[in-house]
Amino acid sequence: MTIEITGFNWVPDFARGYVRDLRPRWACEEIGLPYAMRLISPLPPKPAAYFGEQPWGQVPVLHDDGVQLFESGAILLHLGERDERLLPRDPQARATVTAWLFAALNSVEPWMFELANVEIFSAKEEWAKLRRPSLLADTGKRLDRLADALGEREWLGDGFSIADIAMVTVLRNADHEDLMTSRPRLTDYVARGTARPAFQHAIAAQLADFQPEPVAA
Ligand SMILES: N[C@@H](CCC(=O)N[C@@H](CS)C(=O)NCC(=O)O)C(=O)O
Repeated sequence: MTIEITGFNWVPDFARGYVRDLRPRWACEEIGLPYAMRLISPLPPKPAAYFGEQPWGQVPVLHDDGVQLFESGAILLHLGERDERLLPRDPQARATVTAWLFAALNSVEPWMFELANVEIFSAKEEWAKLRRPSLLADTGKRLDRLADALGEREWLGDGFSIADIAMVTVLRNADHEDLMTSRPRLTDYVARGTARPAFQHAIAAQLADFQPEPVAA
């Protein structure tokens, strides 16, 4: 049975190529696992039944041979179980990848949420203008430690893994000010990830799935 991933049939231009169904799409492309998309509308009201699949009505949700789950990190772990090219089987290597997967989503991505809030969604608010300088400085410190931890390695684990799918897709959201350009180690890391044919196929497929105008569910 083919894997099914939910995605959106339309998003505003700034979000195109960044919607989180990109993560499972990328993972499937890495291991040549066929998948089908179920495209839903991001516009309210979302079908009530969808909240049974994803409590906040978000994407992605994955269905795989009777198994259903939400949260892109959990979905990456699930796909990792299917192929050691995504999640190594050696206990230490696997633990390292798992730790970095959580780090991407729990220790780095929250900074990206706050940046998006201050730079886009609440940009006109006075509090956002006041918070912006310290947020950029604090996010920079977090990225510095990440760059140190990555060191001269190509990937976060011994080889490419789901941890890199998570971290690269998180860091792609950090193109604010000179947060990335001033950190060439991270810029190179993201460039390595996004140059992979599997990423290129995944993002092309996501972009091709968007309608030009909002479409109701
Ligand atoms: N922690 C969730 C976040 C999912 C998420 O934020 N999805 C966004 C698209 S990237 C979404 O569905 N937004 C629409 C909404 O919140 O209504 C995950 O990683 O799967």
